[in-house]
Amino acid sequence: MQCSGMWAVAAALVICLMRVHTEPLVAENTHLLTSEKHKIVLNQGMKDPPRDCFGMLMVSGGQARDGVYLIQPDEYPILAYCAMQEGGWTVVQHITVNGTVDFDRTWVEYKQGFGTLTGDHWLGNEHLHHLTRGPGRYRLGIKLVDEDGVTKTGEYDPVMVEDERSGFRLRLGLFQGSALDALTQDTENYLHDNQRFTTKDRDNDNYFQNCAKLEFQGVAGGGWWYDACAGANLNRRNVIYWQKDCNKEHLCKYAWMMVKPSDTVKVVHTGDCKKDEL
Ligand SMILES: [Ca+2]
Repeated sequence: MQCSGMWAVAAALVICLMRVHTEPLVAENTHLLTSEKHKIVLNQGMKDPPRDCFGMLMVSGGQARDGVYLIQPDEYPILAYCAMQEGGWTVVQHITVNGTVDFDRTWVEYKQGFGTLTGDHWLGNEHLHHLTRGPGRYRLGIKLVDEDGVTKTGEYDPVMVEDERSGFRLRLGLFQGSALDALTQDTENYLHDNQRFTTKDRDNDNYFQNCAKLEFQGVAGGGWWYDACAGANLNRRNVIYWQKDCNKEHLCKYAWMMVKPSDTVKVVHTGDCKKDEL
């Protein structure tokens, strides 16, 4: 070979990079990313990815940046958007009011996820179940941004989404935040905590009709943990609804739902405990 050593190294590097980029992406939910965007997955090719974004942030020594990562909350890896700068949250929902992603979807679509991870999406109830069932407690983060750019946040600790057999029932703990609690308080006589999920093709709500089919200005409510029907619904495309924080009069532009391990995991001692000590 006549070419210099430096060029040979450069050529080998290019070939190597091309190989990395042409390797097929192995994840259960690649439909949430167009094939051109597979190369944006920041930990592509990582063996045994962490179970969530917080784990990925820890593995990176706190250096990981915001973006799409492979995580593995269950048997197979999935892709998820990680809000690393905010502390390693796994984003499970993002909506832009009047965005292009349709949230009026079927049970199977809500189960498997839809939209685009880099934009508006629903990660999928099955993945939400796998993430929040632990091990360890998880908390749910809500982030709302109104038309003036004012951000309100809230957290439920713990959160658990039950399995499909239980209708992906939502279980929430205590709330704190700058937003109002719109899921476990009944100021509007609707409770979302402990409700099963409802979609336009599966009515698990407490209303005589299907809440997911009720329209406002021609747009259906989308899938949600409806009561009869809602004091909050982040899946209606034309009105992000969160009681007094986001509604028809006070418009919000963006919403996010995210999960993260709880900081306050209680250590359970599994050692023998004599009955007379109880
Ligand atoms: Ca009903």
